[in-house]
Amino acid sequence: MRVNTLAPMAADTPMTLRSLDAWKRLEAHNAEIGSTHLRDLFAADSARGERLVAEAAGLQLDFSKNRISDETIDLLAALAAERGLAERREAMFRGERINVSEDRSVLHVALRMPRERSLVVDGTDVVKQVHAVLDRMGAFCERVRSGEWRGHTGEPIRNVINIGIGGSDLGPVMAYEALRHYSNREMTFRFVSNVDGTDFAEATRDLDPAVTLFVVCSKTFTTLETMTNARTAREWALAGLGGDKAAIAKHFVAVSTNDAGVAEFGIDTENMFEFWDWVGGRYSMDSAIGLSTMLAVGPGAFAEMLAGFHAIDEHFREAPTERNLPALMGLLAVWYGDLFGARTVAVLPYEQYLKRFPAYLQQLTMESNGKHVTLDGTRVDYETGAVYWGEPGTNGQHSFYQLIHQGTKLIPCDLIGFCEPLNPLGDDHDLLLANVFAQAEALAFGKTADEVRAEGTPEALVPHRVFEGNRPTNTILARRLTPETLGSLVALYEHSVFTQGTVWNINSFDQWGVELGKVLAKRIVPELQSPDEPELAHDSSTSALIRRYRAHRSGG
Ligand code: G6Q
Repeated sequence: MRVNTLAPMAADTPMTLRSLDAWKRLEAHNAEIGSTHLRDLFAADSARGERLVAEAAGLQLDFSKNRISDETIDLLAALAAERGLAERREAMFRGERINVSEDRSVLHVALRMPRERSLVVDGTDVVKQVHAVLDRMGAFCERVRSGEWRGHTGEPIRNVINIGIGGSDLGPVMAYEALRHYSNREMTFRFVSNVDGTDFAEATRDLDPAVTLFVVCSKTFTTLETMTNARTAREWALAGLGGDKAAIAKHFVAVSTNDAGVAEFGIDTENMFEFWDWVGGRYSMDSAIGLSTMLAVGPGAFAEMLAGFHAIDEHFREAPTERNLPALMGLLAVWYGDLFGARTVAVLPYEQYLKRFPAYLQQLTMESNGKHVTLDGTRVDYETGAVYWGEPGTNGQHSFYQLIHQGTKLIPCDLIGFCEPLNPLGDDHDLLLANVFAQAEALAFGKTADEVRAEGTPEALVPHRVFEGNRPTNTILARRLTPETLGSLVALYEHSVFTQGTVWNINSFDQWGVELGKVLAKRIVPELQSPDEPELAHDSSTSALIRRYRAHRSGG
């Protein structure tokens, strides 16, 4: 029997966020502590920096440089409890249909459960299904990586191109970049997502179709961009391989939930790796959507990455809120977003391999929590998801950090660092980590006018050189960037998103805004392509833009 605990739960939660007891206490507390400077909080408690630290799965979260006291954590934990975090978390882990607007389970946590576990949902053991696909992926990857899998002309595969967009691209490209150190350097990996032909053209211009494998990733196998790029890829491959359609089977594999769509496209379902509707696109990097990652790093490292995810899943499920890394990060995001009016969060990895991590997180966080109605469809009267953004350090320091240090906006930052470098060169790594610690220190403590004067600064310049400080940061420190650490880091943010969504009582697992984008352009395409002047019934701006484009386009 299908259980949907959330509809009754929503009905049982007549209290809006603002009317909750825990919320009112938090607001009153914020009025007291909100303006207290981090300088004073640290001065009053010499053990703060050792106490306000939590650790799990090799990740250490130093949250001491937040504008909080121990009482704040207690009150945030009480809010989470009153909002039913534990119950909703269990509902997710049990496979209940917590994605109410799409009537789906939310089971990315099952994608990384160990083989010996079992999770029966609607009569099916999903862990068994997951491992059956992982085994097929593993066997396929071994064949490609060893050179046993041959292309149409008998040559082994040297290049892999992932075609997908959104959740079928951002995870794979982020993971490939993050784990490049562990990847097979004999092979080239590229990612095509945009329907802008430039993306495909640049990705393939120097490649030989005879040694190129396309992984077409699409949950629905209907997405305009992916289908367009997949068709272009098929033409490109056939043109380079003598036009023999039999070549497709050697150079195309698909990852999808839609086997009919895959077959219709012309990819043999023998070459399809499946996943399920209970895996959201932005939560799919450890499903078969991770095939390109597995091709790059091998099944062993992929399994290590899944173990890293799972370790945080277990931690999130079991640890008390005040020691629970994802819960703490999620609750702190609520604290700043709703009680300090912070609109954005900066994620600043001090690790070049994580250069695509902020872009990945943008989808995870903003597509999940960019919602304005609660689970029961009522408009919220509080702020929900923040804008997430970021760039690797130290590059960002020479650019936008100025605004974080001395601007008028409060921007909580997550600084991410690793103790051991993957490419040790001289004392680079010490310099890198010195910057992590220095930035967090400067953001928290700033520099007073007296300190600036004491440096001999002329009086007229003093105000310009004052740093108010009191800018909050989390510092996440791990030993080394490994497949396992990467998994833990991603799961940390996934469950932080879940925690935020639970407090806000919104559905973090649908994406109607994306669905809109999937239909909007379809109406305009024929108007752009019509040989006769089309009758346009848009607003005057849209119609004028269409006419201008028709008048000026080159026609290719
Ligand atoms: C993710 C979103 C969205 C989706 C893409 C691609 O959560 O739903 O980013 O992943 O639109 O969709 P397909 O995988 O179906 O092509």
